[in-house]
Amino acid sequence: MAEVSKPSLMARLKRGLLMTHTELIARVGDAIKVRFSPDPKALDALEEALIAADVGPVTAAELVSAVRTEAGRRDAGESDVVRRVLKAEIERRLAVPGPPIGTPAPGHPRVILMVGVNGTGKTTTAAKLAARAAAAGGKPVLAAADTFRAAAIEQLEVWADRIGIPLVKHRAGADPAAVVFDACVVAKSRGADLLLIDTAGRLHTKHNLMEELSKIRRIAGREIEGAPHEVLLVLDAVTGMNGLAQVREFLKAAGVTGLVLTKMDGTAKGGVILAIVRELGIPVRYVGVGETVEDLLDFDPAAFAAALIDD
Ligand SMILES: Nc1nc2c(ncn2[C@@H]2O[C@H](COP(=O)(O)OP(=O)(O)OP(=O)(O)O)[C@@H](O)[C@H]2O)c(=O)[nH]1
Ligand SMILES: [Mg+2]
Repeated sequence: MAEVSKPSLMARLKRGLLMTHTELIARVGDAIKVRFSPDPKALDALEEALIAADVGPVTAAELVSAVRTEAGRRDAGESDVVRRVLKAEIERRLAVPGPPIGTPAPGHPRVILMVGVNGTGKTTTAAKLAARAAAAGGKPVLAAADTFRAAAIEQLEVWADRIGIPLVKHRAGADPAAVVFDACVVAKSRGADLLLIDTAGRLHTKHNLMEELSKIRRIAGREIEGAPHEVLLVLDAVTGMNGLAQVREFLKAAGVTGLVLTKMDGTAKGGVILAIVRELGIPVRYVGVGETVEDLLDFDPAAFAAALIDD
């Protein structure tokens, strides 16, 4: 792996979350910065700040209640208590176990399927994961199973060329499952250790498109044992909770194992990650914090909580 040192990872996470962090800290203000006394006014300010960060009203109330309980145990409240309690509570809420992730058979590639609605960052994230795997000395292959538009295939091709890895593609309009079949064959014959399948953005209401995902899964599973080993549902943090109902169908039809939350660098409402994990009960695996291939971070609940709360 291209060794990313801890401080630089943390620095990138903080940069990505800067808008949310600044907004949260600015709003909580004295409640968190100076000596904290758990009076109703300070607690209200805290709750408002958390709601403004989009953690959701229920989570906001629960976090405030945890702070109240803990601060009440102290003689004199300290800002440190607030930070510590918030961090611990946020971390705990984000650390959901989620569905099991498959293990590839020895010598077989791990197959990861990217799914989601339009424009969330599926293609970019597939490229980021491929670049990361290649930098770590792995042998990734990309599959352009978004055959909906020629531009979608070209977009992935540009990334594959830039990273210097193989791309399996058909012409626009081709059957995505046929692309996946070929990609499985290519990945096996080349001894690849990772196959990343990009798919077209789709709405859950399009029954045939959801069927298409099922077919992709079936073909992959027939060609490579246990595939897809992971199904990543890519969500856009800027959209937040809007349209989350839409993605529920994906959990059923696509067998989602993890979430990717993109565009965390472009929102002051990064707290939405808490609301989303609470709502879907699926763990976040990666966070996108920009448009270049380096702008993808492994999601770590503790690091995330620290980036949100710590100065
Ligand atoms: N700032 C920022 N932009 C991102 C991030 N991830 C993706 N983008 C941008 O979001 C836009 C859409 O990204 P795509 O990867 O094309 O999204 P997609 O889900 O493949 O889109 P469709 O295939 O059309 O459904 C592009 O302009 C990306 O550069 C991120 O983490 N941060
Ligand atoms: Mg795409």
